[in-house]
Amino acid sequence: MKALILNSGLGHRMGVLTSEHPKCMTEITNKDTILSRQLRLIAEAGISEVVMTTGYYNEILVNYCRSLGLPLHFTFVNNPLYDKTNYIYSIYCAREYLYGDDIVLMHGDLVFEEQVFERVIKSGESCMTVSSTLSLPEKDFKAVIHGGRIEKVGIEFFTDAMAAQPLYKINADDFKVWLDEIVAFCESDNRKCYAENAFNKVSDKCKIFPLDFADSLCAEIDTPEDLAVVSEKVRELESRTVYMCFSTDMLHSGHIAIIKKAAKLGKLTIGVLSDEAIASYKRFPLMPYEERRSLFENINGVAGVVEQKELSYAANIRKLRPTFVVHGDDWREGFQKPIRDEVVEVLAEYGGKLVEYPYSNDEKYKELEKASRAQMSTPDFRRSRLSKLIAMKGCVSALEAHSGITGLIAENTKVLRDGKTYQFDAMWISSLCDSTAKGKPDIELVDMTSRFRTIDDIMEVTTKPIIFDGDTGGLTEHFVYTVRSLERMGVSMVIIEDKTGLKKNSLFGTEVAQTQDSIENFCAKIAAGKAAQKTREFMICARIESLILEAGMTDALTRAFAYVKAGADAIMIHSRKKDPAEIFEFVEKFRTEDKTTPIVVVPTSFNSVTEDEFKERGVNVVIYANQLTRSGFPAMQKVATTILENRRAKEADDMCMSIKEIITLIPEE
Ligand code: SPV
Ligand code: MG
Repeated sequence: MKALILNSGLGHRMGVLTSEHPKCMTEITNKDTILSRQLRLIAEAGISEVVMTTGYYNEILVNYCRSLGLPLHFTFVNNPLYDKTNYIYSIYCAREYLYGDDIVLMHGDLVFEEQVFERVIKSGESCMTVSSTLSLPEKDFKAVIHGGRIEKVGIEFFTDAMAAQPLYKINADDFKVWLDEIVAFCESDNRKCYAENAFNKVSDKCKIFPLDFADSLCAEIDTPEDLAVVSEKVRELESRTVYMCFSTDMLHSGHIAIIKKAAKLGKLTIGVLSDEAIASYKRFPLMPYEERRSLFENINGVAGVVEQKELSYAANIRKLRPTFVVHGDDWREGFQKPIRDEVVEVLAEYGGKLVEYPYSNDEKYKELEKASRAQMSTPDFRRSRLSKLIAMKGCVSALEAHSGITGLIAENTKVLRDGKTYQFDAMWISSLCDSTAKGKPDIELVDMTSRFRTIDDIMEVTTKPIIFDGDTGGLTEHFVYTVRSLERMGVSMVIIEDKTGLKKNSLFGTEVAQTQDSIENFCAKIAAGKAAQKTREFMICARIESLILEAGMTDALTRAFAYVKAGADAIMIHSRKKDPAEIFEFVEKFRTEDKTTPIVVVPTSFNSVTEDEFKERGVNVVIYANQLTRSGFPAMQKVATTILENRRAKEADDMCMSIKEIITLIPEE
């Protein structure tokens, strides 16, 4: 494609502004003239060939173009009769350079927005810029449109017409038709009219379609008044700012394309979502914030990068007050919708605009996301995630899972509240629930091979880190093998409790005979486990049963410090009281001496305490240990009873999830 710029005229109406150079060299901002702006946009659009007709101040114009240092090849064609002819004759003079190419044609006094220009050159059909919103000008061009095509262009048409500007993209075949007619005009001495007069004769064969620029900038500068208006508009365009936020850790061509588009709207600032915000709504980021930030800092067109701490854009929008916020249109529906609604509200506070581009559902991008999920479910990646999440969030939550389907519930359940998304960080493989699912008592009866089978079922369909309830850990000689097996599988943490002999569930408390292990023995078990482990991130958590077995706070604390000293990576303190007081007391006393070792709690009984309060008090892991089992089994019992009572399933139907819904829980490969 070649650009053809018509610059043979002087522009008498500009007065002193054209006393030393042609009109196109008039400054419109402190960094651009009309011409330098046109040429810059042409070069940025990847067009390298420029044919320019000249006349007045020919030499000044040629030197000026060359001085701009743009990657453009110029062919200057001087119209020797510039003061006696119109630009139809300039085009005639340049004809030998114009056949055979698509041409983007513009008058030298035209100023337009980059977006308008981009649409023009990307148009598949030959087109001319028109405006559906501007009123018809008295003296300037209007285009008569019939059957969707431009039939005539001139200043004299007011019926079926739209305001039009001399910015065209004409395909080679169409341009040949027009150019042949221009040649015919000029060779029959018809040189003082507009080139459009020739077009009007052949518009049935030279098919030009209107391209509506509506209110965008596309205007000729004829007078100092025009100059003032257009300069102001250009300044406004150039002061525009754009904000986008990214959570991605895999930059692909789709992201780059949208960034490039956004950068064309104004000075672009990218918000990079914090690790915590990403983990809360999507998945654990493969790359930490700092690395993601530097990815964006190094993209052409990105003027600045800031952190966006939450899913909500509100804080950053209020701070940056961007002219535009850019996003894919996928957030109009689904869980991101409230975030979008808030963006619209905040932008309305100062007149900012939301620009949405069609979301690319390209299969290759889906494949990339699938690949990163697959990576996250690999043992090495999954194992290390729990400690990273604790470090990132301070306090994480885990939900019990005892099968593939309960694992999927723990994996996929999300809640959006107050602009924040909540999901569970990890899964707890409870001995109680694993045993219950198998119809067995929670007395270390279900052997490790079977427990590992449960882990495997869950791991196969999920990506979140796993905390394994290791009961007492068994014999130290056996525990070391368990540790290695668990780390090999990708489990993040095993919790072993300081009991010995026949273990019963802690929630029986002292109602059944249970024996606490000696500090010495249990420390030896912890130390052996730590010595056996092969990876750095695998965590062994020591669970203290002193409060359950009513051995007192001092015993609990003594054991906690001893277990940490023996190598425990975390401490779990358990209680079966409804009142959380003894848990709070333990946490407070432990934290006065140990600020860093993670504390784990299982608030089955003391369930009135929120995660936020636990976090505030210094707890790091909150495990919801049995709620899926306790809710699932009664529901099943009730359905079974209802079917028996009615001798049919109809009455139970309302208690059941539809087959369609249950199917959607299972992701398709
Ligand atoms: C389990 O879930 O199996 C536990 C926690 O060990 S508790 O049932 O509270 O003992
Ligand atoms: Mg248990």
